[in-house]
Amino acid sequence: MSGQEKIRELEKFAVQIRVETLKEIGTLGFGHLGGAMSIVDTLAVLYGGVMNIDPQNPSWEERDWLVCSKGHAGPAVYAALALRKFFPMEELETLNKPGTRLPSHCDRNLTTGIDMTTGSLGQGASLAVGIALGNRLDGRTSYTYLILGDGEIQEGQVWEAVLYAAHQKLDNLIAFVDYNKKQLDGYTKDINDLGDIKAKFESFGWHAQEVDGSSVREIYEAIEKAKGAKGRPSVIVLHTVKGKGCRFAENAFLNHHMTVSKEQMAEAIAELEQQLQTG
Ligand SMILES: Cc1ncc(C[n+]2csc(CCOP(=O)(O)OP(=O)(O)O)c2C)c(N)n1
Repeated sequence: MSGQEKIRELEKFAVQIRVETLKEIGTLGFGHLGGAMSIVDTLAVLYGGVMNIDPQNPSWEERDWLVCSKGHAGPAVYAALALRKFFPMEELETLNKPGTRLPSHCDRNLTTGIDMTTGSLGQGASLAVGIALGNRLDGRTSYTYLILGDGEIQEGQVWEAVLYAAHQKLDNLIAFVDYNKKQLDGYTKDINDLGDIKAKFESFGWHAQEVDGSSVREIYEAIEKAKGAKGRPSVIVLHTVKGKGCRFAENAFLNHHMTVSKEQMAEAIAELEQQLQTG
């Protein structure tokens, strides 16, 4: 397969993840649509080719790990996992309903393919550092991927983990910051300005890049570069749009947690499916 074909395939996978995420949240009627949609392109790259995983053997010891520290984006991760056949697609309809194995936030004890329980913001960074360090101590060559929210990195615990990862020279750790410029109740610049995120990570000793987080090509190439940076952990700051690919969510100022009507769901899915046909 040529590089161009691979990129096209990842773009299609991203659209499929968006459609399934919308169906999950739209069927329930509410959910964390904004922050789920903004990381879809990264999930498509990770689950569509980069991560060394085996859906038949989800706990395979040599696998790459993903810690989605912004655990409220669980529905997007579940969509990627189901599309990769970690569990049946029908299970997506059970999102956040009584007895489900798909809670609103990621839970490693409930969901096949979820590597770490998250939801309490900031903690995933420390967990990912522990996983990466443990895998290295055990002589494994696997990578640990970590997805952080931009509002989330206001948590002090993140920077403790970032400092220690650099001290341990964890070049098997690749973090992403979903820089969609919004947190729960407004813009990060108005609530607690993050300044230059890339420069901050660099000052802690990390290899750092900044890319268009809606471009699977840029994300894919940045991961390749990150793997080439030896002796230090890597961060990829993703310039994203909260609600990306779902017009009513993109247009809403408060799009962190939203109600979704059946009409909104149908219209947004139709637009996405159009992209699948024309692309
Ligand atoms: C320690 C902690 N404090 C508060 C919350 C409640 N909370 C959930 S998501 C969220 C906003 C996160 O913003 P951001 O990291 O930018 O993620 P995005 O909404 O862009 O996905 C908050 C405050 C939480 N889950 N954990």
